[in-house]
Amino acid sequence: MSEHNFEATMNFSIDTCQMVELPKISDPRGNLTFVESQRHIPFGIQRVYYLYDVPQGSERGGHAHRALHQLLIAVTGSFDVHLDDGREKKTVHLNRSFQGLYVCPMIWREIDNFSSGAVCMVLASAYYDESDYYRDYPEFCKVANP
Ligand code: T46
Repeated sequence: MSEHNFEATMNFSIDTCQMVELPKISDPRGNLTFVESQRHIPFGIQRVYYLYDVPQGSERGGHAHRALHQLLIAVTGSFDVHLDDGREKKTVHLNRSFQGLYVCPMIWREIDNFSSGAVCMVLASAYYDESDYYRDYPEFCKVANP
């Protein structure tokens, strides 16, 4: 796990999930955006993965993480992220390469409405660990909203 060994019982909510405006360096050759651990996002990056070639109508996610922090970026195209902390829900539309959505632990997320050619890049605070997932919604709600 990452150096941020947050307990699943900490009070993370969808209000903790924020849009992050990233630096955008523009010049005649095009734009450049970068992300720095602990500066633009409140965690160290241990893993990067990306979703791409998502067929129209597909849904990804449908789970929550016990301790993982993530930043989701629509590097290309757009998609919707539905966030749920067991009490409240909100939907965020991502469509800018210089913005990211910070998703804290203990948030159920579903991602859909992918545009053609969309790429969802995710910066994550820890290596892949299946035991960090809640993949059962009622079980998640029992812990998130006891
Ligand atoms: C999330 C959303 C946005 C790995 O082996 N390593 C990895 O780093 C990841 C992320 C997945 N996998 C394996 C586990 C499954 O056998 O890839 C397969 C598909 O994973 P999953 O069904 O979890 O994929 P998504 O798109 O539903 O969810 C993923 C992330 O798991 C999740 O953390 O927030 O993208």
